[in-house]
Amino acid sequence: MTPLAYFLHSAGPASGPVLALDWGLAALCLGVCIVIAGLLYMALRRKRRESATSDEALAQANVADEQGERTANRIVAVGTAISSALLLGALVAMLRVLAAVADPPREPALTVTVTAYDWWWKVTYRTPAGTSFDTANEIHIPTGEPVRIDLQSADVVHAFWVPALAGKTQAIPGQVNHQWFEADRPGIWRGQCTQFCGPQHAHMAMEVVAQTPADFARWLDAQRQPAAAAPGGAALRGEQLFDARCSGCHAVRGTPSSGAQAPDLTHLVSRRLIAAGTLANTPVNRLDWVEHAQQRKPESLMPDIALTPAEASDLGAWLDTLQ
Ligand code: HEC
Ligand SMILES: [Cu+2]
Repeated sequence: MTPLAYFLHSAGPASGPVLALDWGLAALCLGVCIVIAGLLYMALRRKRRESATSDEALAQANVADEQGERTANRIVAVGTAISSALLLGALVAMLRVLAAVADPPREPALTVTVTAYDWWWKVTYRTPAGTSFDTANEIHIPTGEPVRIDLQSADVVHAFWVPALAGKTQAIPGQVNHQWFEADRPGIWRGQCTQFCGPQHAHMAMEVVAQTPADFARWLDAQRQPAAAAPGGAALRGEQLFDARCSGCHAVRGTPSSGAQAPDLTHLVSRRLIAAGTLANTPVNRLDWVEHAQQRKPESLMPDIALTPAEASDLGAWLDTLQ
């Protein structure tokens, strides 16, 4: 799907009525523009009365002026009435849509906590057992189920918007805002921060991946596992490098790392994109990002990490195991 299609399609009940309202208002605005342009055109084309030369002609012209004024007043009154009726109709339509999408059709079985950071999204799942795990920039949901999003911010004001699924909601420091959405069918829908939050605001995207309930259950089960132990050799050396140089910011469950101010990398390879939608998640891009984060996403809070070729290949071997 092209980015335009993401914007102009609805994939669930929280966005369908909003999209219908969008089209309705767009059609209304277009209609009003056409009518006004037509009236303006007619006014410009109207022949000006030739200047009166005799007293008789002047008297006629005065009568015509009075008539003209009465007609003009009528036109203003009718125009005001029509505009007021249209605006009132639009208001009623908007209130009805707001009411229709305010609450999910039934109590959501799944609640996901999304925390906005400069410039990425932490996604936290609580498991029925009462534990929780984090992932980043990719929100998996089961199809046909309303999902609640608890939205918060770790730093400045951001806004969470996945146009195909729901309207946007602000993420405000010190406050938890709520949103819900539901996907009708499996698919991937792009979302974006829509509140200017600093230099990399444009590179603060995320994806919602809707899966059949069975696929979602499998995903959830795999994600809550810790990382597999490094098989030894290069991968083990890579893990040691990670512990020494990355674990202050990043966490990989199953290693001593505990960093919480950067994306959890436990199942890094399972994600489609890295750096909040900036790069495709390939082995080459992963290492490129580690060494040149400041070129790929200037001022991001991930520094460039200088690696020797041997270190890069060890780290790459280990990152590849984070399936
Ligand atoms: C000073 C803190 C810090 C250190 C040290 C650090 N990172 Fe990061 N890293 C970040 C932040 C913050 C992000 C998110 C950047 C963004 O998307 O704007 C990030 C993003 C990433 C990502 C992309 C993850 C995703 O899913 O989007 C990878 C991979 C990564 N870092 C690997 C590493 C590795 C490997 C090291 C050590 C060699 C390392 N980082 C060291 C802070 C850090
Ligand atoms: Cu932003």
